[in-house]
Amino acid sequence: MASPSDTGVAERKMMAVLAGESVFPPPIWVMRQAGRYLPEYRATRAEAGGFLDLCYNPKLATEVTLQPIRRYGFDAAILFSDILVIPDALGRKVAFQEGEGPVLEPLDLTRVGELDPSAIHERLGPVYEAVERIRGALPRETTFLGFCGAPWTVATYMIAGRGTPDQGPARRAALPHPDGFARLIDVLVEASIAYLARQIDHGADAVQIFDTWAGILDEYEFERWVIEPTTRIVAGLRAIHPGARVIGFPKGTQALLGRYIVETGVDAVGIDWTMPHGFVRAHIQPRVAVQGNLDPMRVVIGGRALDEGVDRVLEGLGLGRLIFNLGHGITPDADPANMARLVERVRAARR
Ligand code: 1CP
Repeated sequence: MASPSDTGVAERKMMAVLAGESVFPPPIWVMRQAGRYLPEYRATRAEAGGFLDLCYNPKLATEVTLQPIRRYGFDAAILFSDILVIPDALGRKVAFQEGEGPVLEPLDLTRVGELDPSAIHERLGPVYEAVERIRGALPRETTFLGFCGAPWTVATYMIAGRGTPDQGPARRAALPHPDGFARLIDVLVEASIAYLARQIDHGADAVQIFDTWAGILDEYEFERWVIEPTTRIVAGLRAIHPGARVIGFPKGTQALLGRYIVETGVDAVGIDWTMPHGFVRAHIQPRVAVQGNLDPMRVVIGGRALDEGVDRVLEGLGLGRLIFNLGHGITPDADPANMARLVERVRAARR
């Protein structure tokens, strides 16, 4: 078997942080780093046709994954795909309309029995092929992240059929029908474990679980629909791949983050820009690595607003285990030159 130094794993800064080390300057990557703010992304996207055609085209998905690595030399690449390929692979109709975001056929809880999590791999074959191509093309020192959506967040889109400001449709389904909702969550847990395990089989170094809508739930619903399913995914994945490194991103959870990190067993947690650095230093960094948490608006504005934001994250969190990132995805109105300035400033930092 290849040793870590043969495979380059020993040189992957972000893997060192996931294993418990503090590294300074910290490794850096950016959520949605392959996206519409980049002209080369828009060109490849136009060539692919629809958004899902891009996700299921191994050659073009590889190309867009690599674009931000070539431009900025980030420490990690993230597979180009979307959290909604899982509903698609479960046989739900998923479409991405230009400028409107995703549109799905809304799911009635009485139909959950028709979803078969063991049948997803055929549809997802091109994604696994992309994973293999990407690992082969990346520099040795670059960490490669796979990902999936967390069951709660994916369920919100499956039930509503679209993005909503408050996930009202899913909350309206879950509160009166917890057993039916739990069956949907079970399907998504099983599909997510199988999907993430295959991504690791094909070359992903670590995985991230995106729970964009975790922060909308009260403590009790959070326990049932966020902590419990995420714990099962982490344990299920490690039963297949012992030691698999997992980053959780339960956006907007504030004080409940303490329970999330202790109970789920993740190695790192993504934090949005509303999280106070003092709280994170005291309660989160002693237990797991943190990833974040620059306000994406600072990358849109640039200049002093950007520099100040970067310095504050480095001062506030840089002494502990940190993976520098934004607190959520980069937005399409960001100037690519500001991204270059951000990377340069992080890399030039000294303690
Ligand atoms: O026109 C386009 O190119 C579509 C924009 C776009 C992109 C670039 C969508 C539609 N998805 C993606 C890629 C994507 N999505 C990645 C790629 C890797 C990266 O570079 O980071 C990832 C990790 C995601 C994950 C994703 N999709 C999430 C979780 C993270 C987050 O940003 O909150 C969610 C909620 C989605 C659903 C989705 N897909 C696309 C949109 C616009 C949305 C949000 C819809 C809404 O809530 O209204």
